Amino acid sequence: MTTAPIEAVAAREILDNRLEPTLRVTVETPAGTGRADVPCGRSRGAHEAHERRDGGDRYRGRGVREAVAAVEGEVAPALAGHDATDQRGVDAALRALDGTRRYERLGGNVVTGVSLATLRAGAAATELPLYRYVGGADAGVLPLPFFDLIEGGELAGGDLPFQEHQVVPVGADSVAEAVRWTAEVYYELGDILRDEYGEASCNVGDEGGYNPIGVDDPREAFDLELRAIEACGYGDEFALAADVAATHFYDSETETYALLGESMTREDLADFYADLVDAYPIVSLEDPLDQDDFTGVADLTDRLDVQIVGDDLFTTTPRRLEEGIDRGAATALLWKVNQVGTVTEATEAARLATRNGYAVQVSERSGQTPDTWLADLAVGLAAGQIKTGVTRGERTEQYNRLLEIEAELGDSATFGPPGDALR
Ligand code: 2PG
Ligand code: MG
Repeated sequence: MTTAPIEAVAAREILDNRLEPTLRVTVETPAGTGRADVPCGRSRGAHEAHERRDGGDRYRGRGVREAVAAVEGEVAPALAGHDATDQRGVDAALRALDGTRRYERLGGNVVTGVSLATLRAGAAATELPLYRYVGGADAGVLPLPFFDLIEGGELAGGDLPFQEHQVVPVGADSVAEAVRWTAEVYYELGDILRDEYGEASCNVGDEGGYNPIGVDDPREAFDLELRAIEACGYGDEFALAADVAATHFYDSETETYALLGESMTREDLADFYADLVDAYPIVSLEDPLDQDDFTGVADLTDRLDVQIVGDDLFTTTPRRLEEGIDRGAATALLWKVNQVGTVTEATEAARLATRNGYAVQVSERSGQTPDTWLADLAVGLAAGQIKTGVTRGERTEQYNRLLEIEAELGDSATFGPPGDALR
């Protein structure tokens, strides 16, 4: 029985946190309407779904008017009458309509927007909050946040090679506690930076983390974070983590990594990580090597006793995750819907991860809006981990939504990844 037949699909060109155009898609059914904004990565993996942009002068080529036209001219008639609560059916129709592997024809941004708006329409039609619509009757795991307090790489203007130096409040019992502790550490770190590195060091990058002037060694960034944690009296309640995004300082010609003024081989870099993990309370490293180096990541996974997260490595794509599983590369999947296209494909990747003992970390993109489907999906998937930046409205809204869900679930909610993983 079709309970929520799609009557209309519309799109608008809106702006994300970088003042760049993106899509806002609306799916209408007689039983309820869904709306979703499409995020956009800057430090994108080579294997992500194709992002459709207009080119030309307008918005320096970043416009999405053609994508809007594709939603309304092509997708809307193709989906008319489909049941919005049949997510798999809608997503399969999108895949069939596109006909290419990485949505080169319609555009991955078109597909992600329609897929997410359909999910929201399904939730509206069934009168369920999004997290419960996705997670079912027992949805109740709030994610442990990884806070990117100091930014580098492609997402900030400074000299730090690693993209994100995260603090992880592993000792917290709830989102509320995790957010409060981290906010206090964030203020403290701001004081330290202002006093010792100058006011400009408190400027923030794309995800709201500090951008300290003159700091070019990840170890100095971690030292600063540890000092702020200690000064707040939290000590062991926090661990550290990083998104290295190593592809961005890898040279495929020479097969070396440009780090700390040196040209490092994969083996040199692995030794660097081994020392880092010995010296610091690090629990998780994301993309420690080039995005296609499954062998190197597998060796590192064997060698280091920390969570190894695949972002550019897997691009939330079941086929690439399968290869990782076969080869023992990484222990966690970074989960971003728009890397792969549809909600169904992304959910399939999450299931594949869980079935094979991989953790799932739901992730922001560096370009996004205050739309909070991300927070709901983190709970719906029972992922147990989320990274969604630090400050800036489009990041803090995710925390605000998680706090709201936590309050709604009350005592029945649990917090963080299962068992003592990461603790
Ligand atoms: C990453 C992300 C998000 P982007 O590399 O993990 O934090 O960056 O969205 O630019 O790909
Ligand atoms: Mg990453």
